[in-house]
Amino acid sequence: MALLPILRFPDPRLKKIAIPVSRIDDTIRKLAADMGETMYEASGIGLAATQVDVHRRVVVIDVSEERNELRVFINPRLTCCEGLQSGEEGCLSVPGIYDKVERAERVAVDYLDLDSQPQSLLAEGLLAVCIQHEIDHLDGKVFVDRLSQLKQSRIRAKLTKQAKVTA
Ligand code: GNR
Ligand code: NI
Repeated sequence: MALLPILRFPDPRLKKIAIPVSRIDDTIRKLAADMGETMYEASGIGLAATQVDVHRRVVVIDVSEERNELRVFINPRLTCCEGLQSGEEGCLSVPGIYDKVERAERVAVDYLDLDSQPQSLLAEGLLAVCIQHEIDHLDGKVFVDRLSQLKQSRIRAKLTKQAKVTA
């Protein structure tokens, strides 16, 4: 296992669109395991491959209290959404920034598991938010893109400045 470096907004690589996984092999299984380790080490509830500069449609999520329910989603796709919820989001690629984002309250997601089996899941609440946040990453979007232009430019300026002093 290995910890992977996490890209930070506004790194342009966070805008890349990830391509579907065509075969789930040892490389993909190792990627998922390393992403899980990286997510736990960073105390996140989810991580998309895009954030570790791998542009494949792989997501890991664990929204459990005990941090012992790792879920791996390969090629996740929303098949339906209902309702609306609005909650504070954060992102491991946008450290120290939290803001309200509107998301669907309930989603259905189709995906492949690590044994290449097709699965469907109905999710609500925080799990539903996290699935939507991670699929956004695979599509080259971060939650900041869903905020006003004014907030986006403030966040960009703050993190660009921070990157300079910590370089
Ligand atoms: O750790 C995370 N917490 C979080 C909180 C509210 C909404 C979404 C998230 S996902 C985030 C981890 C992350 O950046 N995943 O891409
Ligand atoms: Ni994120």
